[in-house]
Amino acid sequence: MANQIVPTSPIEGQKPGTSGLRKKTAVFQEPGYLENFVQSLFDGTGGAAGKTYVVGGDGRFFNDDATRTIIRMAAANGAARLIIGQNGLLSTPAASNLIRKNQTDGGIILSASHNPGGQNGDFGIKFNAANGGPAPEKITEAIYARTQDITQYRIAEADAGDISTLGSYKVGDMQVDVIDPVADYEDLMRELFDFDAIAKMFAGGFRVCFDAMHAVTGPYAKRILEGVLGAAHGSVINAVPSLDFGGGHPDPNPVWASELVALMSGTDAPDFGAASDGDGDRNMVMGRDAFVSPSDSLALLTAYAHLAPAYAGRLSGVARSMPTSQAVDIVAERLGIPCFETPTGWKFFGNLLDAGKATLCGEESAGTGSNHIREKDGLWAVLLWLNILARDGRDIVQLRRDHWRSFGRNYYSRHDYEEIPTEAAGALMSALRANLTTLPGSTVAGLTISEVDNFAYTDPVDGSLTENQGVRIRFEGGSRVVLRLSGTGTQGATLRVYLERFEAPGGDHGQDVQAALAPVIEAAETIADIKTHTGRDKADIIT
Ligand code: VG1
Ligand code: CO
Repeated sequence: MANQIVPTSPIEGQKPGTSGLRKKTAVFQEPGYLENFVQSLFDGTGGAAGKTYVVGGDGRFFNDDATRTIIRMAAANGAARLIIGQNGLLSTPAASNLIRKNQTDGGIILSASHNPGGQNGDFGIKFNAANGGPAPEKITEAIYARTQDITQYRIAEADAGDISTLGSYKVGDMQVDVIDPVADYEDLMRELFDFDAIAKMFAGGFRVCFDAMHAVTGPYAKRILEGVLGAAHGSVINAVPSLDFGGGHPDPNPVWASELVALMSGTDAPDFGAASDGDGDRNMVMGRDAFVSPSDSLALLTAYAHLAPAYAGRLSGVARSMPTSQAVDIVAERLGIPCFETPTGWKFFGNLLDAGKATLCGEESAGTGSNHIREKDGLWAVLLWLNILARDGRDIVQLRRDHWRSFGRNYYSRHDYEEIPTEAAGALMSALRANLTTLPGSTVAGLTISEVDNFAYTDPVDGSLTENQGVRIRFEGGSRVVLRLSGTGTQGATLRVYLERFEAPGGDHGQDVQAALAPVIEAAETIADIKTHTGRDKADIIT
């Protein structure tokens, strides 16, 4: 097989963010852009020679072309074997499972997750390490460093072969195994959950609606919910992955999953609703006319996980990202298990999971997962919920009400200010950081500030320090505001403002979330001087 060695030069800005490298699709299509990054990925991780990788993506525009390029580059770099989802499709959790199950050297996942897809949308590429989890920062830093001094890339002249047919073939000396993207994942789910109980619940008339948002979870949810568990035909909607996610924004929250929200508040609403994001690692769950906040979902799953066979014993611990509400902390305390607080992004949970320190992990952005893989997992969360509901008997709204009665309620919301000028966002954060020591003691919107800090995390397993992960403002009485800049956007900066207020057991618990948070919202806007810095009166997206 002839290999081409193509001279190239560094391309600016190939720095992975919260979850991989994300850019406009057109940028990824520029000559050498993908090639430079993939070669840097190989070089920055000790070379591809003799290695095995899992490759797949969420099916968005350019997924197919990128998969073919990666096949030819892996072959030219001496990789031994690639395991590829049929048609280049794999959900992120399914890829994580395959990496672990086959003991591969890692996986290359083609996705910009919740970012819109298509020719005018975004594309992305993530590298997951041999444990199945997103590469930790020391690896992404090494890859980024390589992008800055790359001089050539290697690519096979041979064709990438047929990835639409199950089976194996060779590109030069490298073996390519094209596999069913769902089968191994389905096997794993069967091991974890009480499928009989869920099937019985469906057979008894329990109705579910799963919105795959035209993204990668469609085939997974169809096969498992409708095929294996017997949910009514049509329970999975928007189930066929499309190149641009049907023109939508595959982010499972009440704003973007409005079709599901409308269905769940209609007169004939199903008992349970769920949605998943572009690459299938995040989830939203709903009862009739009731959105369950991801932070509450994590707390409830922690409280009831023992109803699923895989988690019947004691949980070793839980972990949440720093901006996620503290609802799960209260559950962990009552269960007598540790609760870890990490920076945003799943890569920070990997060490805790590997070391057996945490069993469940979650983020306010609708990512929940467990030690079954090293990624967040949308359909897993939905199945755990269904398992709990099948075994407990109460409906999800009742279960949540009882939970609040017992543990109290953490009112929670996230306000996003999108596409603001990068300098303005930077100035807002710098001004906040400059006031860390002067703010405590002052009263804003009737709330007295008790503590302010710039969150830094020391990994309890490897001791690595990650600084500058968002400003935390605590108020007397337990309310909290967190401000940080997004690391997944591709245009300008996105300011995320996370708002939380605790209402103790015995309280009303039935207030409207934004109304309950009104003083906290006012305090956040005033303290960070959001209007002056951004010119915006209100957030673009409120979830
Ligand atoms: C966002 C979420 C974060 C999540 C990340 C990747 O990051 O806030 O919780 O882990 O997306 O999720 P940021 O930096 O934009 O806040 V996924 O499913 O889009 O890969
Ligand atoms: Co995702």
